[in-house]
Amino acid sequence: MRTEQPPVIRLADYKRPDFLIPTTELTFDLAPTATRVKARLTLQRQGAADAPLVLMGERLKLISVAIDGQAVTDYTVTDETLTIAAVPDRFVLDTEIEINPSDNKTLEGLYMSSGRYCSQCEAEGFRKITYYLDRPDSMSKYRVRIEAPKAGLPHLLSNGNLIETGELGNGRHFAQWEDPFNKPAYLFALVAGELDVLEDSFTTVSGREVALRIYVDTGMRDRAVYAMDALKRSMRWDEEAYGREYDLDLFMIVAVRDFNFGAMENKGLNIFNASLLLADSTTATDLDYERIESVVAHEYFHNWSGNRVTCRDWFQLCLKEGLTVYRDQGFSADQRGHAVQRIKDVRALRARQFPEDSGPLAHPARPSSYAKIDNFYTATIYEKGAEIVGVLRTIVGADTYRRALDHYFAANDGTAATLEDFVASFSAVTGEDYSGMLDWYTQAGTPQLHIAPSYDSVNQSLTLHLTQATRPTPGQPTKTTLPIPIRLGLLSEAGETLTFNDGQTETLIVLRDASQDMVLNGVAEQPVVSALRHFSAPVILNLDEPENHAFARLKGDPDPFNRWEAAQGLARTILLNPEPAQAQIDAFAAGLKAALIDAALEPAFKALILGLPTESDLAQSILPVDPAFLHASRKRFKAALSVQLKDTLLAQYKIIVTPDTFSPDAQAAGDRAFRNALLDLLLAGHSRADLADDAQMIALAENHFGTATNMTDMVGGLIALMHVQGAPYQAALDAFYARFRHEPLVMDKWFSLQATCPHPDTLARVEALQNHPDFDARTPNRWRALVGGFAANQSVFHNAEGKGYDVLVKQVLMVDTFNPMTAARMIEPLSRFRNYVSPYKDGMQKALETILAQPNLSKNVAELAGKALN
Ligand code: 0A1
Ligand code: ZN
Repeated sequence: MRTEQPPVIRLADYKRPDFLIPTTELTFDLAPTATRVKARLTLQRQGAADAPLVLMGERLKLISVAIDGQAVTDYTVTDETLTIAAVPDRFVLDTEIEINPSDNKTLEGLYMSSGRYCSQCEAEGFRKITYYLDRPDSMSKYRVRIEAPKAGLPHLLSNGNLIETGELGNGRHFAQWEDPFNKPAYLFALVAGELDVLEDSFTTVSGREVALRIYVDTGMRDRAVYAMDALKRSMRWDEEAYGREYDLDLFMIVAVRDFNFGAMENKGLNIFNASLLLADSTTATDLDYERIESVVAHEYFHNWSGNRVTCRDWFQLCLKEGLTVYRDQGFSADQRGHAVQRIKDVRALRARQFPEDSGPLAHPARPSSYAKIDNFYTATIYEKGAEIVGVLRTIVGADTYRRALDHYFAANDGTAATLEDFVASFSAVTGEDYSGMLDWYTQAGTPQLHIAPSYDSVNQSLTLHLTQATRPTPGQPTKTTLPIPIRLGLLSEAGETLTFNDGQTETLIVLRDASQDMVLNGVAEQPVVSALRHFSAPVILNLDEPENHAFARLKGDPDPFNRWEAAQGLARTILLNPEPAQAQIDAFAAGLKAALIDAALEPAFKALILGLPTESDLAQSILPVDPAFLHASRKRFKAALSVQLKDTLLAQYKIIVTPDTFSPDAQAAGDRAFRNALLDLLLAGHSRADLADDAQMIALAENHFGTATNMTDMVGGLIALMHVQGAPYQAALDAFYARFRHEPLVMDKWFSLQATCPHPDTLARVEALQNHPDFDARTPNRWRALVGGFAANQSVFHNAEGKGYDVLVKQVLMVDTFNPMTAARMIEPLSRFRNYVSPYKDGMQKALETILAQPNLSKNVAELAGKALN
């Protein structure tokens, strides 16, 4: 097995580039297997007088090099660089290269997808297009000319404004683009092809008219209507919430089917994975609509947080990503409700970031080294990065936050900034020192917050003993303390709000030290503590309290997040107990029932409260992890609840009427979410022992599926039928396939639904689906649907004979030969092998070793598999 790891790049070695590139002119002559790219760069030395010019370039066939019009032959080319030893202080460099987009399956650089040319340059894809200083602190003004045959390529798109178009003869044409803003190469984009376009316009706050265009596959224009609406709402929101106005006359989005990630914020020309752009009621679920809304907003918001102010180096990735996620979460909360949005965001954080932060791949939001930056587009950079911004905002308050952000954008506009610059903006507007916040960025691991309350009934005072600690993570054996904002209120044991300190109902405590005592006075009776309201910091809370206190919060906490959290905690205690007391289950069922019939609660919230902790949630709260136990325990508990609450569930199910016309709005989606969650729990009680009852429930699910008028309900019906398996499940799957087999995005769902089905038959199904004619590992969406879905399916993936790991190893090694970035993202499910009981533990370790032993492994996979085993 290989032991050496790929070479690493370190933040400590950062040095600004030796040359500036004030202007970049590119000419593309597009041809599928032999695209020519001419680059004319103006260069100015800013480093040492004898520094050579070293440009990055990969997989480029170099045709020519010239300096100030004179051909150069004295240069060195390696697999990764073009070096010219002696160059003047100011000069014009001309290069010409050739690339083969049709052969590019890495989906990085310039590639072809469904007959179209498409680029992806973040993080280091531009060097696959031309020789360049491909680093974010190298900013330049771009002019781009695209020449191509007219046939099949009517649209020739790039960043900025369209300056000129024209004929070239021989059935060819050209387009000339100019981007007036300085930008780093990772924001460059080019798209050429046959596309339908949906057009609209937006008038900015200062009265400028911006043309909006969304380009999609032919025939799909109607499916872009929702994304267009989301775009206009995002543009308005960013003006109102952050004072950010759009800065070009044109904003374009293109949807492509083959894309490694979700979407990309190229200046003025966002490129989207079609799955995050196209929607109509028959093909997209409410979750798809929700994600489209948030990703459209995310990419648009990058125009300021990322493009106008970019990152100095890739270690600062979280500067643009954490802040932009925080901004898109704020937008979604305003569109869809703050409590529900917060619960969903925290659920995602716990599902993806907490496990990462406690395993061998743990890294700070600002890592100090990496081998492949593509591996660092992680939940920690994105989601923890967003939480850190939230921590700052909670500490300084909304008004100061807004002033600090205004300062940040003004002071750093047009530059490549650092996290220090971001934090400094808070000091600039308050005069206070926030350097402690940088520790949140540089320290890995999820802090553990412990709260020990003690009530003094004589003095009517409550003392909260607060402590924090963070466990060691790889490379960081000792940890510092962090500023942790704790939003806190009190309830009576009956679940009523309890005041303290002369009528206060909520307070904010910022714990900065390892431990601190906090005293609240005027507390009239034994209080129930409601801490970390709205999840005010990304920590793991351990609160010393009797169990009835969680029931009090479930009943009456005015903070909906903590109400949901109380249900999660109570369910977790039951689920992790091999022999939970019946009284405990009954009490939980009663609490749940009260919430379900509470007319004051929104259906979307009720749907969330019905969502018990998942098997992977549970896997984080117990050591060692036995996936078979967790699965059985959850199944048993759901069945018990289903039986006990059947009448309530059925009554609630029947109250919700599906309206005649479909609306994707939050309220209608909330009703659907609740109705589908009720159906799922109803079917979870399915048992062959009671045949009559069973038939009634199966008919309910079949009818739900069969009469569904939208994709959300179809999927809800299918998920419910998973409890039934056998003919009813298969019939629904077949009907789904027959109806949607020509809809690639829906077929992704068909693969993913089967792969995520928590039934032992799923392993054989997945093995067979790998050979299905519609399975295509070269399309990341399809691959992730099957392989990603399967690897997340705890009880099936963790097969005692290791058959689940075999599937994953085979798939990862196959995809690694042409798309390392996508392959590497599938290492994570194996990484926490040390937490599992045997034989899973040994099987996962062996799988990682098999991967690492593969000759010619990519740097991407080698880095992650190596770290996982270390
Ligand atoms: N900046 C994008 C994410 C992204 C990153 C890398 C990509 O290709 C390697 C593509 C997209 C975002 O945050 O949306
Ligand atoms: Zn982003």
